[in-house]
Amino acid sequence: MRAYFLSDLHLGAPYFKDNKAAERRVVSFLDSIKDKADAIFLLGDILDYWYEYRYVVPRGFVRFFGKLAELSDRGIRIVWFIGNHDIWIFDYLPTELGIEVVDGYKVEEIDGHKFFMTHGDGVGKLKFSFKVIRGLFRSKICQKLFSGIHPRWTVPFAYRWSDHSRNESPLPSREDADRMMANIGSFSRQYLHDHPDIDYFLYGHLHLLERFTIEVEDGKGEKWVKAENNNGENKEKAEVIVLGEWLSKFSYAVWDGDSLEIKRYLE
Ligand SMILES: [Mn+2]
Repeated sequence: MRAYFLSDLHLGAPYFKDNKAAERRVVSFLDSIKDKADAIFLLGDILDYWYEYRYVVPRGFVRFFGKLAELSDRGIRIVWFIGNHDIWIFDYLPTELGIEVVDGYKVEEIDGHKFFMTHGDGVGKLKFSFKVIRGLFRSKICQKLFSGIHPRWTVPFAYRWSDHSRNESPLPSREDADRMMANIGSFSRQYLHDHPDIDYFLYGHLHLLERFTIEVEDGKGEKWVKAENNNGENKEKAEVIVLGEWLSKFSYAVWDGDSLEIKRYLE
């Protein structure tokens, strides 16, 4: 099977000079894979801001949604992981686009290989301030209250928030990047220790494009070669892939039935 993985498109973000162009690029990418893809995994922060009300949804993204609908109607499986920007997908997008929404992580077996996937903002040690905000954003009560405020107030507020929280630079500082990479690495090693059958860990969120190998360890630095893969061989390693973003890298991973490759979509 052929599967595509991408994250952090941040469509609609205030720091795009030309939002229509950003949307067009994604649409043209999706169009270019429509005859090849069996599945597309969107690993979060696909939209920079989205809030579904019960009877009303925000404007925009028409071409993007249309293309997703077309691919989904063709029988391509589309899985959308909730990020820290597109938290508030409820039942409209899944129903309308036929997509599967995942909040948290998912382990998926593809051609006999195990893929662990998540956006990545909830992984490992989190800064206290980030944890508080994450809790508020995800609280059902806060969502109910927020839904009661007219979108005339909430949408401009959300855009200002996004602008401020990104500090006009969509890329993390060196220090933040190092901290987040260390987080992802130690979380993956720990998870691999408890679930040695995982072959690939895929993350978004960091806006970095990284790929590295981790070994199964017992937490004390000892190698731990207990797991067997489908061929009955001992398996000692897994790969971690951080998917980059679509602000300047336009990066994605593709599984071709046999191996995983990182590519960039440059028109
Ligand atoms: Mn994110």
